[in-house]
Amino acid sequence: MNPQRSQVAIVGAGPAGLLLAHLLAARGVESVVLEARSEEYVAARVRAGVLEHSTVQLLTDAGLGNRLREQGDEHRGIHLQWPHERHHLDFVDLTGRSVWVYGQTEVQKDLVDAAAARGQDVRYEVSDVALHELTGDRPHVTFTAADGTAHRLDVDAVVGCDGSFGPSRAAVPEGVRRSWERTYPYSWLGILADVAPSTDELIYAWHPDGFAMHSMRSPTVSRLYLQVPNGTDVAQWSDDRIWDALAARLGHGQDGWELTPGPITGKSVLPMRSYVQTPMRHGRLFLAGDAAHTVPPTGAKGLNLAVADVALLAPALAALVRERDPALADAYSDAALRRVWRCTHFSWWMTTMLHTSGDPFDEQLQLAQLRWVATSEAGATGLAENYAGLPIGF
Ligand code: RFL
Ligand code: PHB
Repeated sequence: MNPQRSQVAIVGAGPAGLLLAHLLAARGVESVVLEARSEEYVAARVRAGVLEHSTVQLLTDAGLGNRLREQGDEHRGIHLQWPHERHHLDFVDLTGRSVWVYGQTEVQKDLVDAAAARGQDVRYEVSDVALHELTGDRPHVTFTAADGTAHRLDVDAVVGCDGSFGPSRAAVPEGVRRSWERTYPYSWLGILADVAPSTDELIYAWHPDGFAMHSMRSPTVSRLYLQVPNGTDVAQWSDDRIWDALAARLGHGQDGWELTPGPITGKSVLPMRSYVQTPMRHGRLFLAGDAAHTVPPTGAKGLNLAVADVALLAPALAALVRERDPALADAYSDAALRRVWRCTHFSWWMTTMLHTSGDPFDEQLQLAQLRWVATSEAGATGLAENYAGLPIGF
C-alpha cells in the first residue's frame, strides 16, 4: 500500500469534481481527484447544454470563462409551444438574467486544461475506490491505480463527486441516509446532427404524440430530443423516422417555420429520474452534484446544480481544513438542499407539464398550464426565474 497525504480527496473528475478542485486550489487547498474512467472517456460524454446565469458568473469569476464567452451562445430565453402556437419567453425582460448554450463537453475541456495548467493531481482509470473512517478527523481513501498498484490517501475531508453510480452515496450508513425518488414513465431519444439549428433559441414543444425539444451545440451542430416509451431500442428509430417525428412535433410548416434535417452523428436513449439523498454530509464525507441528486433533463438543471453545490462547498472546506472552522461545513447540507429541492421541483414541473401520459384529462391540464405560463407575466416570470437560475446560496 503506497501511503500519501493530501487535504481533500475528491472522487470523480466530472464537472463537480474538477470544478471543486479548481475552487479549492484558488483558496490554497490541495486535493487529489480520483476518476474511474479515462480522461478521453470523461471528455467525450455528451450531456448538458445550458448554463444558468449564476453558473456563467461563477465560471467567469474562477477564470474559466474565456472560451465560454468567445464560443458560447448567450440566449435571452426559450420558445414554448404546443400545436399551432409558439411563444417566446424573454428571460432578460422578465428577470434581467440570460442563459448560455455551451456544452458540458466544453466546460469539461476548460476544467481539464485549467487542471493541467496548475499541475492538479488527477488519477484517471483508478478502481476499487473505498472510503474509510469518515466520522473521525482523519478519513482515508483506498484505491487501485491504473498500473495495478494499491494506494492509501489520508486526508482531512472526502468529497463524493462520483455521480449517480459511484460509491460515495452508499458510504453514508443506511440508518443515516434517506432518499426520495421518482421514475418517469417515459425516456428521451437524443440525437446530435451535423446541421445548422433551425431555431435561434431552444424550442420546448408539447405535442399529443409526445414532447420534443430543439437545442443546439454550435452554428453547425444541432441537438434534438423526442419523448419515447421506456425500454425503447434506438435500433427501432431510423434517421428518417426520427426526423419525421421531430418535424411533426416541432410544427414543421406552421407559420412558415421549417425544420432542416441533416446527418445524425449520435443517437441514445436516456431514462428520466428525480432522486435526492440526504444529508449531503456525513462526518468528513461531503456529497456534491449527481452523487447526491439527479433531475430529469427537462429543466436543464443537473450541471448547474452540481456547480452550485461546489460553489458552496469550496469555501466551507477551505474554512474547515485551513482554519479548523466547521461552521460553513456544518451548514453545507441544509444550504445546498434548499436549492436542490427547488430545482427538483422545477425539473419535475417542467417534465410533467410537457410530456404526454396518454390521459386526456392530464392533457387538458397541461395545455391550460402552458397557456397560462406563456401568456401571463406572472406565469412566464416564474418559469424564467427558475430556468435562468436562482442565485447560488438561495
Ligand atoms: P458526473 O458528470 O456524472 O461525473 C461523475 C464522475 O464520477 C466518476 N465515477 C467514479 N470515479 C471514481 N471511482 C468510482 N467508483 C466512480 N464512479 C463514478 C464518473 O466516471 C464521472 O466521471 O457527475 P457531476 O460531476 O455531478 O455532474 C453532473 C452532470 O454531469 C449532470 O447533472 C448533467 O449532465 C445533467 N444534464 C444537464 N444538466 C444541465 O445543467 N443542463 C442540461 O442541459 C443538461 N442536459 C443532462 C442533460 C444529462 C443528460 N444525461 C445523459 C444524463 C442532458 C442529458 C442527456
Ligand atoms: C441540451 O442541449 O442537451 C439540453 C438543453 C436543455 C435541456 C436539456 C438538454 O433542458
